[in-house]
Amino acid sequence: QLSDQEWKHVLDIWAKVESKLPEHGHEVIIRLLQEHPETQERFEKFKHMKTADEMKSSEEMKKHGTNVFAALGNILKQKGNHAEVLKPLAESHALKHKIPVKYLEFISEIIVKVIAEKYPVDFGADSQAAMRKALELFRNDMASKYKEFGYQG
Ligand code: HE6
Repeated sequence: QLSDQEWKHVLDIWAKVESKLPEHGHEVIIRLLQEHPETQERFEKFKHMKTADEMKSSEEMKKHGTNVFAALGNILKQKGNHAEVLKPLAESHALKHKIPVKYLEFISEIIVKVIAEKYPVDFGADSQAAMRKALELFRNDMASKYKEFGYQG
C-alpha cells in the first residue's frame, strides 16, 4: 500500500496528465505497440497497422488511448480501494483479451517514461517512485483477480 504522501504525488501528476489525456493515452498505446510488437497482435482493430505514422493519425487508436487512460485514472483515484473498478477490467483482460501480467508491466514502464518526458519538472524522483508503486499495486491486484478468473496471466 501507499502512504498519503505517495498517493498525493500520484494524483497531483495525474491531474496534469488529464489536461491532455487523449494525447498522452494515444502516445502510450503507440509506444507499447512499437516497443513490444507482440502486444499489437492482441488488437483485432490495430494489428493490421504497419507504421508509427499510421498509428499517429488513427483516431480510433486515440480513442482507445483515451479509454485506457480514463480507466487508469479512475483506478488511481480510488487510492488502492479499487476492487470494484478493477474487477470488470481484470475479467475482460483475462478472459477476453488474454493480456499477460508481463504486458501490464510493459505499459507501466511506458506510462512512467512518457509522463517523465512530458512533465520533467513536476514528475521528480519521489513522484516517479510513487507512480511506480501505484502501478505495481494495480498489477498485483490484476494478477490476483486473473487467478480468480482462472487465468494464470
Ligand atoms: Fe486494455 N483496455 N488496458 N490492454 N485492451 C482498457 C484498459 C487490450 C490496459 C492494458 C481495453 C491491452 C489490450 C486498460 C483492450 C481494451 C492493456 C479498456 C478501458 C479497454 C476497453 O474498454 O476497450 C490497462 C493498463 C488499462 C487501464 C494490453 C496489451 C495492455 C497492456 C483491448 C486487446 C485489448 C480490446 O478492446 O481489444
